[in-house]
Amino acid sequence: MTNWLGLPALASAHGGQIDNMIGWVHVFMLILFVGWGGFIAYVLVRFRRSRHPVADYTGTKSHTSSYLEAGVAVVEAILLFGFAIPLWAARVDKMPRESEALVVHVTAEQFAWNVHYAGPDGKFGRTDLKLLDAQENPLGLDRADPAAKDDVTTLNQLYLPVNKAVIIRLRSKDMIHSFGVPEFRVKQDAIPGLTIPMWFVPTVTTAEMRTRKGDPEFQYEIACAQLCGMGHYRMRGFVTVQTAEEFEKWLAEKIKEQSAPNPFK
Ligand SMILES: [Cu+2]
Repeated sequence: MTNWLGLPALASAHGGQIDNMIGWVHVFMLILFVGWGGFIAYVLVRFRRSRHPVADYTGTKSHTSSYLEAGVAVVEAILLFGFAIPLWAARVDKMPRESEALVVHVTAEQFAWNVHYAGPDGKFGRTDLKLLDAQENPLGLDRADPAAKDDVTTLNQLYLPVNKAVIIRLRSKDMIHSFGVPEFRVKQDAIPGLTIPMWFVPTVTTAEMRTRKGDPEFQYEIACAQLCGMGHYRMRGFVTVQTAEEFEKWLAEKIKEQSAPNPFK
């Protein structure tokens, strides 16, 4: 469906399905609005006081409104069973295999997004509350753990390769936040005490989107979609979608940078 609703540019594989459903819901609601609006205008005129000075206790004998109600229920059932449930099944039940996806841990906190990559070994290093340091080590990552040697952490910067499924394991350190990127048509609450998986396939690199929009400054933005405190407005993260080669290069550079011993310690 064309973008007649003015939705944000689309940049994920499943997003078309979401837009399709949003479109149909709008069409249906428009029909309902015009239909019920017309109906109330009709009864106002049809049962005006000058024609019916006394109320009729029997009322209307026509079944038209019952048929209309049934019709509305049928359309709603089609929306639910034809669109919403299949989409839910595809989006939530059918997670891609981890071996075929990039797995990233994203931990929300007031007011930032902590991103954690496992690195080439595919193993996330141990994290420990005792190592937690708001400035130096916001995830409490234990660099002494062999699995952590090639781990990469970033603040508010999520780098992703294009056309590859990404599984985000979403967590929160303090309260409810929500990970939302409009262009990917994803939004998921982060709840303290839970690790919630979500996934999508980004299909448009940041560079390509900049060309399409004619805006060299364009950035995919992670907006916190739950009011989470005084600093909620500045809880912004950025997603950079790159080609697979660019992403590998970025990751390798970060590994080199972060696995080197800190000269200031
Ligand atoms: Cu937040």
